[in-house]
Amino acid sequence: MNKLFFGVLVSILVVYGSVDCRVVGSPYQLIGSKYYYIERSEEVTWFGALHKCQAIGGHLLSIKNQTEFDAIKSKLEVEKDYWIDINDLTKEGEFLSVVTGRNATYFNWHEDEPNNGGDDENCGELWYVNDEHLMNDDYCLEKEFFICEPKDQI
Ligand SMILES: *[C@@H]1O[C@H](CO)[C@@H](O)[C@H](O)[C@H]1NC(C)=O
Ligand SMILES: *[C@@H]1O[C@H](CO)[C@@H](O)[C@H](O)[C@H]1NC(C)=O
Ligand SMILES: [Ca+2]
Ligand SMILES: [Ca+2]
Repeated sequence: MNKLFFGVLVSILVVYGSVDCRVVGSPYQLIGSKYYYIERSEEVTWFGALHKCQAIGGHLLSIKNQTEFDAIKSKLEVEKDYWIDINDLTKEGEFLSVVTGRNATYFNWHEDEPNNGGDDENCGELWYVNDEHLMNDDYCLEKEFFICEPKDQI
């Protein structure tokens, strides 16, 4: 086999291999400029969602800004609710991202939320009410759908 042919063959294998790893078999889809997994069939608790995202090499969705939120919102199904990363499990009323361990930075709550309903709502979701998905604090053991991002996605 001549060197040129060998080089071309290796290049093809490398390119094909990397495409294969990233696309085929990946649960993530490109939405806007980033990758996400939106669970649409199984509802789990917020803690269950943490594990499910980890199991696919990710973490719960951590929304960074309005642009990102709008892109994701357009892919959600009406009447369905989805867990995200924010929670005030550590200190009532202080919403941290479970991904960064720090104060969450982007919020877009439904009116009168977060209300810590029943003194026991500590997990963040995208809640569908009044014709749109916006943030709400909900009871962490409620079963809902969820959204994950790949682990190293900022
Ligand atoms: C929002 O975040 C995305 C990355 O998710 C970034 O590309 C974009 O520039 C940001 N937009 C604004 C308005 O900050
Ligand atoms: C985090 O947010 C809370 C309010 O929810 C605030 O009191 C606190 O100072 C913030 N912490 C940091 C490190 O910014
Ligand atoms: Ca709370
Ligand atoms: Ca609430």
